[in-house]
Amino acid sequence: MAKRIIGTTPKQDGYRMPAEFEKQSGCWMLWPERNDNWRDGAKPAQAAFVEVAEAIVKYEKMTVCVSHEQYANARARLSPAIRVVEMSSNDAWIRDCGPTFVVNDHGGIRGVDWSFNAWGGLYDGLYFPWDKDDSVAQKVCEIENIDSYRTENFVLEGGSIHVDGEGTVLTTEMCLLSEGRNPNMTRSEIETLLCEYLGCEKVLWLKDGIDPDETNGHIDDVACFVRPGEVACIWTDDENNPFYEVAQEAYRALSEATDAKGRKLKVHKLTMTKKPVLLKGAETIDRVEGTQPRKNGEISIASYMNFLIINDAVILPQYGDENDALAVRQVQEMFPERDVVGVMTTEVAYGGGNIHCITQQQPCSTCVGKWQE
Ligand code: KQY
Repeated sequence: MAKRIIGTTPKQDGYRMPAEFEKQSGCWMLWPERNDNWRDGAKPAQAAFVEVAEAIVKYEKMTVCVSHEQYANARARLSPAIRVVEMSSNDAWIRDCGPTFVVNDHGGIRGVDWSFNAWGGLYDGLYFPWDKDDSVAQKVCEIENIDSYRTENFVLEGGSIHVDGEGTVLTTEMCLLSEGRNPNMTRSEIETLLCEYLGCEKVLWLKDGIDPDETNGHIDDVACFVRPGEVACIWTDDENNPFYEVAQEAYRALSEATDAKGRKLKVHKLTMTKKPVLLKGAETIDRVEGTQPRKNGEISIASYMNFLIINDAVILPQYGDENDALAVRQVQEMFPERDVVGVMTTEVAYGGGNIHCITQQQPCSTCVGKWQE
């Protein structure tokens, strides 16, 4: 039976979060359907989610969790290789409400079930209620028969952290020190909890993210580890780009940083879109009190950085932008040993995130350290 672990932390028990580039046993997604977030009854978003899931299942096991109401539709649209299981959720951002998996050196795997409050709770969260999302991590762990740590008094989303699997965690001040998450905790208390629950020794803080109104600046739109000692960082030298300053500052900070092992980081530049991606079709999104209204012409957060690393491949967002091909080339240079698979995901960007935000990789606990093969 899957247990809830209380009183110890992954670090105390010898567990750590592996890097995304380590071997995986599979990947999880949720099915989008809420009409007050996704345009056109979520049908275009569902088509984009299908494309992402089908790209992943060519390389590793894929599970899509879906409500009872949408089960038959999802089952019919997804190929038989994809496992489809019924699960309630408030929306479809499993990076943020799903478990963060941690492993030990003896083939053990557990989940971290962070408290989830829809990116800021009643302070500046994106919807209410969020109770179904908050149960997703436990349910995934139950399905996999994995014990889980619940951080009852610590709010965090998976999209706000990246790790190198060797002791370093990367995050942003804008998100982790935001008023809507853990307002009574000091920066040093937050660092301690991050290190305890991710099995890390050092926290690298970037200042800002690029989506203050959405997730309060998740790191997964700005930078990530590509291998130990190497990171990718968004880059533009176009001063008119709305994210110019954030990108320049993130690149500068990472270029000066050292990781938990004392290595100076090598920083790879990843382009941003040439033109901002602007929301269309907002009139087909339901207006519901308590949910952020969306307007035509507002900037959708469309970062190539929101890619997912899986076994033998990287699944990369594409937006129909002039810089799509450049992004593919740059990511291929970072990952010469993997396929780079572009998937058109403008529709996911319209909903507020991208491929990394809608997926959650499950590490292969018995192949720890085998990422280089
Ligand atoms: O991780 C994310 N980017 C989630 C964004 C949620 C957006 C809800 N409209």
